[in-house]
Amino acid sequence: MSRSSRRRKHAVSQLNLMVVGFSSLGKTSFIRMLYDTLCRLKEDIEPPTSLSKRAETAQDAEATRTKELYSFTLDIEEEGEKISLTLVDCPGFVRDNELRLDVQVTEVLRYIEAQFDQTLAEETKVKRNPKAQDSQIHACLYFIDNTNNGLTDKDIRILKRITARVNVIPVVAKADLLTTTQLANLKKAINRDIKQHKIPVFDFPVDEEDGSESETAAEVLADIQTQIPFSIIAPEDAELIDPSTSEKILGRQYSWGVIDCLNPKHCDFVVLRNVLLSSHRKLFKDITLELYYEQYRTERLMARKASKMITKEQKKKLMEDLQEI
Ligand SMILES: Nc1nc2c(ncn2[C@@H]2O[C@H](COP(=O)(O)OP(=O)(O)OP(=O)(O)O)[C@@H](O)[C@H]2O)c(=O)[nH]1
Ligand SMILES: [Mg+2]
Repeated sequence: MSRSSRRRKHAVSQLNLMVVGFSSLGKTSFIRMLYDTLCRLKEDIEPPTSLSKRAETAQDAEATRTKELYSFTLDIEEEGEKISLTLVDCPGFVRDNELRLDVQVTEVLRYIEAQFDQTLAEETKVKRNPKAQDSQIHACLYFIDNTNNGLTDKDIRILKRITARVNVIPVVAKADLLTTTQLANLKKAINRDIKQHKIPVFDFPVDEEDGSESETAAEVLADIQTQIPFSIIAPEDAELIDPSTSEKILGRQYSWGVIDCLNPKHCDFVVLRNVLLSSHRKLFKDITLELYYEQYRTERLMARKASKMITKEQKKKLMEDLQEI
């Protein structure tokens, strides 16, 4: 094995994911499910305390609400590659206070930009740290309320702001509350609104190269495109047994049957997990660095340049005006 391939084998790739959306849509439950499917079997990993607070009843809902942004990191392995996965959970957006909502979105953007600032600071150092952490947010899941018929004006406003800084993947949570037709109609309506309002959510590229191998890959990608927004169903707290296989599952039990959250026929969680951790991971990272970070960096440098161009007199007047406030 060559030295470079040995280095690659041991290299740890960083991936940072964020969840945002209005409150109570199932963001923390999704993070918990991702954590459970990745680490449940590893006894040495303690779940973050925020994930152990579960809402069994309506009275608990307030206690389990995410009150401030938090993150935690897991060391996982996907297809033989080591990944340091950081998950960032945000407080849900408020529905009834426009001003507060704008502040909340600004807070999310500030967090994303603060990660870009870290890269910028590292880049401008004379002696750079080759082991510097990549804390940039590579993808952000935007949770859409499935009780609306598509995107609301608020969704559109929020999406327009966050898609300027990060790869955004729209998702519909609590898909168990919809019938197959309702879910298909909702997905159609959301895609229509995204197109109509020209919201640049992450666009899954379709490989158009010839050749049988790439045709299959293109088919898979075309299939992914039709699944957007991905539907998610988070499991109940209790361990469930699938009556047909007698095996333990992550699911939800109803009087009419059991949902297996990892069954692709029931929801898109497994496809989404694969897209995030495996098939599109590198693309998310490349786009973050080459598009979103570059854009931010250019804006910052231009702003710095503009502030340097202010004359001494202008600066003095500005300081005097500020003192008067
Ligand atoms: N039916 C159903 N309920 C769900 C699902 N996912 C989460 N829930 C329930 O929805 C409620 C809110 O879930 P959370 O995961 O705390 O939602 P959140 O978006 O993190 O909420 P905030 O932190 O307040 O923004 C809880 O009672 C969950 O049990 C789902 O897939 N289906
Ligand atoms: Mg939460």
